[in-house]
Amino acid sequence: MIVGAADKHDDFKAREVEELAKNRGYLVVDRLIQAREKVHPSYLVGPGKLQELKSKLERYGVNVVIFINELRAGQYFRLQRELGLDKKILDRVLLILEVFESRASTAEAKLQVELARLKYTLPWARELVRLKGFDGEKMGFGALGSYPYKAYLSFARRRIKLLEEKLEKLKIKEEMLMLRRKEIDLPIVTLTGYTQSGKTSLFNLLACEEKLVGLGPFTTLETYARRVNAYGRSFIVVDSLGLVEEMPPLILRAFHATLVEVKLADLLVLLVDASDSSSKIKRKLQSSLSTIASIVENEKPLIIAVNKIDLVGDVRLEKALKVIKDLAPNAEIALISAKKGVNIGYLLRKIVDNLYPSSSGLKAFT
Ligand SMILES: Nc1nc2c(ncn2[C@@H]2O[C@H](COP(=O)(O)OP(=O)(O)O)[C@@H](O)[C@H]2O)c(=O)[nH]1
Ligand SMILES: [Mg+2]
Repeated sequence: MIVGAADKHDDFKAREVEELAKNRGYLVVDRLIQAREKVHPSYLVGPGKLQELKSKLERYGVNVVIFINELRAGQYFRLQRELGLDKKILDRVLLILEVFESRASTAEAKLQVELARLKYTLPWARELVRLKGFDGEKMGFGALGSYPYKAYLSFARRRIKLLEEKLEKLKIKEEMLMLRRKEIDLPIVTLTGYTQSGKTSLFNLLACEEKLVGLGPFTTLETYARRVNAYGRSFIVVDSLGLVEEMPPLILRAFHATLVEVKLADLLVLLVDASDSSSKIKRKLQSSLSTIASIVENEKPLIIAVNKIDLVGDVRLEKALKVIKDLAPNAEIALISAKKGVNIGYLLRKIVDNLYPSSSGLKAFT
């Protein structure tokens, strides 16, 4: 169940949270979005909506409630009390952290996610003791919920310190990332883009069935990496974590750490959903490009794959292309449909030409 308060004219946040929830494996049964200027201080949504939410939860038998907004500590616990302890309540940030956790492929990413969650939920600890019969495990605090507040707080502080120390040590290792990257003998092409843009569809289409061995230090990435042979050349294609807009500063480092696939790439293929409105394409592309720019040290070659062209007509496609060319004048563009398998050969050609510039003239290989 997706719940929240949002601007009447802007359903972007609700859609994004819904996509993230689906991506995480939740089945979205219904949504209840209240159009209001200011959020309600007690429950985020107004009392009327809260009653509606309660009755819907009962009717559907749903036990997970995801808020599209960020919840303040007081709101979180008042909601938990009102909706019942058997309900799992997540806000946007906790949902994002769940998604990150499921995809954290390095030790650093795992530690960063844990650190972000601890820091984010620390101010909530005070409220925690107010709730009798509180079950911490259900509420994302691990098995610590029954601890008295002070014990929890000192545990959390110690844990944060420990995690920060561990991360400090890892930083030195992180500098060796690029060196170790060379242990992998094939170039890496990382598919990136928003959730639902079609990364996994394209990945499945490109990936030969053979599993990849030899990712060396990045073995946890292997589930999402496959070898591709095209035009007489080979490369590794990696399906990466979806990009998210407006990351709260507290979880920014965890976000970046989970995007190691982008850091490792020799070439990025950024997927754009052509079926989005052009204003949404603009917004998502801007945020994607700035995220990429903030995590890669040197600019990487970029191909923008405009996906789902089977869903749009020429006029809309033209409009989308104009937006894309304005924002990324240097990127190569390929119009594709991952679902229908349209123009995949063209995309592969572009990838190979980019990775192996000298081979572009060798028609004998094609
Ligand atoms: N019509 C159409 N749908 C697509 C295309 N590519 C992906 N989809 C659909 O878009 C949704 C999200 O795709 P997915 O590959 O899971 O996106 P991801 O979140 O980026 O990995 C799925 O329902 C796909 O079937 C396409 O080229 N055309
Ligand atoms: Mg996917």
